[in-house]
Amino acid sequence: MNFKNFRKNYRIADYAMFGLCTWIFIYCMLPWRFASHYDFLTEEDIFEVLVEQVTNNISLQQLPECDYSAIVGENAYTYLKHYQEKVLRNEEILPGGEYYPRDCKARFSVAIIVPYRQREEQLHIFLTYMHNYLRQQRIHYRIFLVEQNDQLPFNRAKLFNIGATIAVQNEFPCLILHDVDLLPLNSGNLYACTEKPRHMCSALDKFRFNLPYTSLFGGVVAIRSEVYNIINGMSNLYQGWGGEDDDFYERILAKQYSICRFEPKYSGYTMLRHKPETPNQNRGQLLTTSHLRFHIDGLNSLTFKENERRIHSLFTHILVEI
Ligand code: BGN
Repeated sequence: MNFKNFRKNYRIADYAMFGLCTWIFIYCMLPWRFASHYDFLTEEDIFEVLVEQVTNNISLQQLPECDYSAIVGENAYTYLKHYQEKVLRNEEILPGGEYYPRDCKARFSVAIIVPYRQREEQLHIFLTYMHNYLRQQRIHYRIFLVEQNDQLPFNRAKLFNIGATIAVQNEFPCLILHDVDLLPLNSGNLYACTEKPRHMCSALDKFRFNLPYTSLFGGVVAIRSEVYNIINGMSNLYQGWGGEDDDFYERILAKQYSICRFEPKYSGYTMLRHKPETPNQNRGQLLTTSHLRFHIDGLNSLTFKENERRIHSLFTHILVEI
């Protein structure tokens, strides 16, 4: 090879490398690599799949039923300053973080269950925003914060089982399993249960408003209490970050249910920033054998010690050792 040829080849290699890097860059930056084409329910489908169910005291109210068509139809962007700054009209909220509209009869009673430990700043942001957000939906809700009050690794799924047990004792027919660091962005993502368990946060900013994989079932989920019971809740065995939501998804499939999602314009969420949790090194192994334990590990094997239950003005605080 003479010098001229060498120069030429070198330039070709350069171009090839440049092209390759450009493609890698585009691949990483654009969301095509995500599972963008998940199945979702469109606006017209939403009212057909919602399950109207309320607690006894609400059902006894002598009021016209609330209408939800405007909230879902408008689907306004709600992540605004005045919703984030302070709890508006806080006199409307009952002790324990409960609310129901006074001028119409709510059609949905939901328990919002939030597993928690040492995230005070986020909790403040969550409670302020969520009480403003949820009341505009005119549903009946109560926020249950389940705090892991021990030094063991964080067990998100077990805290959900505990919260679900207490919510069911309080007669709630619908459970919303909610991470404290996630906030919904649009008014129409109705905090209510659908026939099928629903993944509510399929358009999360952290994942560039898309799903990293189609079976993702973490973050915020709405599930009827009855279904949660049928699938034996979540596993109690996942200590530390990751895998418990995948296990939950498998439990749902194992009982012949499938999940649903609303279209992305309803399912937008923002994630509050925080340091990453310690991953559970054992999660892969637990997941591969999880199906063998669905019927023996869950609500029916749940043990815990409730240290205290505090009725705060914005939430019901359940402190547990697990
Ligand atoms: C997945 C995690 C989920 C988590 C999502 C989104 C696992 C299991 C690996 C065998 N699953 O990777 O728990 O919700 O990422 O962050 O780690």
